[in-house]
Amino acid sequence: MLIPARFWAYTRWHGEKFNEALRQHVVEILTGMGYLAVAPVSQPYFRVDANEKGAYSNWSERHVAYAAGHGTFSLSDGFVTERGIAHRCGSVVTDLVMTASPRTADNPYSDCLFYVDGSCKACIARCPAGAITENGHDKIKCQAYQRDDIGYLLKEYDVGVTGCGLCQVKVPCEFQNPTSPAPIPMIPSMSKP
Ligand code: B12
Ligand code: SF4
Ligand code: SF4
Repeated sequence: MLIPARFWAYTRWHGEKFNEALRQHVVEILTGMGYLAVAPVSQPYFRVDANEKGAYSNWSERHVAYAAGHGTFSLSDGFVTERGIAHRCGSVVTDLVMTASPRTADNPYSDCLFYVDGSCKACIARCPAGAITENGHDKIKCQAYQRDDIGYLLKEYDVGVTGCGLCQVKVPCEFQNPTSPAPIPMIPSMSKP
């Protein structure tokens, strides 16, 4: 059975710990300057509930990323930025007025090859749970796969959550916007031999 890699489990777990600290750091800088600032996912009112389609939260980091012009949604459900889909993201809301980043995407799906011309579908083949089809991402199948081996993996990897994310690696959108005519080069430490 395919299981999440140790490096990914660490990236998911320590990555979000870093994300939490970064959000808090940004909030402290802004409030220190006299502005209102809050990281909604760190507040007691943040919740993850579930309905017949699976888990959903009352604050979406990806909606904020989309509203901020950082990329688009995709067939696998991940958010594709100019640096690709294999990332974690976070948000802080403030009353500091800043210059908006230029929006590069034409529509909410324009950075995913499948939605551009029906091609690619690489994430479908990558998913060990059969959770991705041409109709999109099945959150229930995805979460069930991530939970199945959780006891063993949490002990083996010594993290609080293992995640999966196989649909976000070894795909054309992994580390770049696959629809971009001039993708941003990989940073050197990420180069593969
Ligand atoms: C619940 C949850 C899950 C659930 C459900 C996943 C899902 N796709 O909904 C489960 C446990 C299955 C899961 C799995 C994973 N997750 Co998760 N998860 C979350 C969480 C906590 C809430 C998501 C949510 O319900 N938001 C509310 C709903 C309404 O919005 P949304 O899902 O963000 O956005 C959807 C809709 O807006 C919709 N949409 C469709 N069309 C349009 C058009 C427009 C105009 C708009 C506005 C929206 C929209 O598409 C979006 C994507 O489904 C977020 C953190 C957060 N607070 O945002 C992380 C988050 C989404 N997860 C993340 C990651 C990385 C993963 C995993 C890779 C696990 C891992 N880390 O190893 C897998 C990936 C699975 C996949 N293929 O998507 C990242 C995503 C990064 C990215 N590149 O997109 C997030 C943002 C965490 C973070 N801080 O970085 N996750
Ligand atoms: S692997 Fe291809 S089809 Fe899947 S999300 Fe990335 S660009 Fe879209
Ligand atoms: S995170 Fe794993 S189980 Fe979920 S859709 Fe991606 S590859 Fe499939």
